[in-house]
Amino acid sequence: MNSDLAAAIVELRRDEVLAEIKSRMAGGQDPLRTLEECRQGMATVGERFQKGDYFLAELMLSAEIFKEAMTIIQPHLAKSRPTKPLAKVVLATLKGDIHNLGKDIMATLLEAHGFEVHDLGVDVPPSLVLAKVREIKPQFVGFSALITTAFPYMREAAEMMREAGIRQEIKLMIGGGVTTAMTKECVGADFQTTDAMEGVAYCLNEMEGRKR
Ligand code: B12
Repeated sequence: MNSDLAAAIVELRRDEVLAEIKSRMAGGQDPLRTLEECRQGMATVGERFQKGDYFLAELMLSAEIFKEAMTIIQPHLAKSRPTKPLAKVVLATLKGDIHNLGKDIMATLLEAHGFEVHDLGVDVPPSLVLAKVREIKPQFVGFSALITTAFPYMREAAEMMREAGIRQEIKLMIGGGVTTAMTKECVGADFQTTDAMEGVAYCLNEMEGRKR
């Protein structure tokens, strides 16, 4: 069931959304829970767009509200973060895809759970992924995809890492509304989800497994 905050995002009541979040953060409420309510609101906006009830203008506006909300929530997430990072994660949305909301949520949740995130942004060429992975040496790489035309580039990036002999050193995750178990097979990834919290749980489990 969506909360009042999620409903305010869906109905594009910007001032109300930001005032509510500021008041919650000042009152010491759980930033992760507030972030989850915002995510639910964005999911509903997506559904309305798909049904044709919302148009691009509403989408853009909701995305702007969501971004502003994140800037208020983020410093409060940072406070509960452990000082030594659990592991490094490189995140990217690949070539031709400019959707960033889901990736940004994933990045924020990973940071909130103690991971060091290197977000390469959107419309990223596979060669840049390879260069950054070589430089940063992360334990995890995550690709976010919202349009299917980005799938071949995710596969290309995975291939490039394999050819460079570094693919086995990382766990490759893919996520985003259009990804499926089939996409995971095509790309040759280790994990796929359409839920950022599942992605965080995967990383935490993997790190737990390495300690044993
Ligand atoms: C918002 C939106 C936009 C916004 C993007 C704003 C922004 N700054 O990101 C705008 C308006 C710019 C946009 C533009 C376009 N869009 Co658009 N857009 C959407 C919409 C409605 C919602 C996407 C979204 O943000 N969802 C909310 C987020 C929070 O969900 P999410 O991304 O799935 O992320 C969650 C999980 O998947 C997970 N996750 C995400 N990434 C990752 C990564 C990892 C590693 C992990 C573990 C987890 C994880 O965490 C998140 C939280 O749980 C979808 C429809 C839909 N229902 O998905 C269409 C949609 C994605 N868009 C689509 C299209 C076609 C376009 C355009 C080409 C439209 C056009 N004709 O111009 C353009 C340009 C696209 C381009 N070149 O990239 C299509 C794609 C179709 C396809 N099958 O390829 C969709 C599916 C709509 C449709 N049904 O036609 N869009």
